[in-house]
Amino acid sequence: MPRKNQTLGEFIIENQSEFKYSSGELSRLINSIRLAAKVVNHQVNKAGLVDVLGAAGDTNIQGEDQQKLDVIANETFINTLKNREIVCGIASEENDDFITIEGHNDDHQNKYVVLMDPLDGSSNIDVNVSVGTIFSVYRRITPSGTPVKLEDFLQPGRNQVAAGYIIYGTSTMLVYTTGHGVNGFTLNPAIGTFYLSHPDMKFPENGTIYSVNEGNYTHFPQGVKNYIKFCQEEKDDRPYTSRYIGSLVSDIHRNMIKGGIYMYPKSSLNSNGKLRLLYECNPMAYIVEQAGGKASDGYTPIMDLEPKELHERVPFFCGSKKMVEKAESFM
Ligand code: P6P
Repeated sequence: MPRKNQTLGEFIIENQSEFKYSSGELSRLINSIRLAAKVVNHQVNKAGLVDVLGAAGDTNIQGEDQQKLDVIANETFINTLKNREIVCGIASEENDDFITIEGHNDDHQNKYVVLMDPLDGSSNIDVNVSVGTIFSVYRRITPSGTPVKLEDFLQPGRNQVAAGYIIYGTSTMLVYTTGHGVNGFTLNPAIGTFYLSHPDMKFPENGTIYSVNEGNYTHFPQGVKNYIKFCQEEKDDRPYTSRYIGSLVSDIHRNMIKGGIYMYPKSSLNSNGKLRLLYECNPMAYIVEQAGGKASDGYTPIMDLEPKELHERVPFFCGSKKMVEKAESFM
């Protein structure tokens, strides 16, 4: 049973037995995420002071300017995971293709693949708004001892063995699940230790916050427009409050604590929405469902979708179960 103020290290050791089939690699994987999170947190927090702001000059596969911190965060997580001999492959929003990791003696014996968005919401960095890292973990499905393949990454979200996010906000938190509920750990930067501050996080079944970029309203499908009008109607517990930070991790984290729904629907501007299935929607859906919430593309549970390509986008509705079900009824 999680104990408040337990350290992340103690928590991992005490819950090691929960990681089925794992002889400690998954624990070591979470530990490597913990280390990388501290390094990136340090970089994010000093962004305003040192010349790490501004685009790194390149653009990623999404055609987005790569902020220097994007590049630093990506390299930090990749190198930390590589050094720990746990993963056989990594896919990242910042890399066009997946990365093969040979492991010890190039034997490709490592069991896990990690998919990640190393610094989501990075356009907020220059304006000092919180950003996040999102990660998703699967066991490889192709034979051990061979190089990892694309199909190891294109697994439905139901196959995840772990998922989590780090939110670099007023405090830095690591929130993750391994299929036994969701626990939140807050970093004490003075000593570099994460403490269990939010044990057994639960998504309120209902809520009065809706998060969507209403600037796209005229481009939304009619069902989405009707749901937004429902949220704004003066009736019962409505109008709801509109809260949209423009940082997925921050919007969902707030809604998980207070109750609410986050939406990034398809529109005439983005025919499949903007968010990526593999390293944004699936990991957030795993966390949200483990906390008792719901996540879908408006029709189908996100984690039931069969991925077709590494960077594919899907419409995303996630949050309090009753709010997502209400929104789906308008679709
Ligand atoms: P828009 C950040 O770029 C992101 O991927 C999510 O973190 C965020 O919720 C969304 O895009 C914001 O997109 O189009 O509303 O600016």
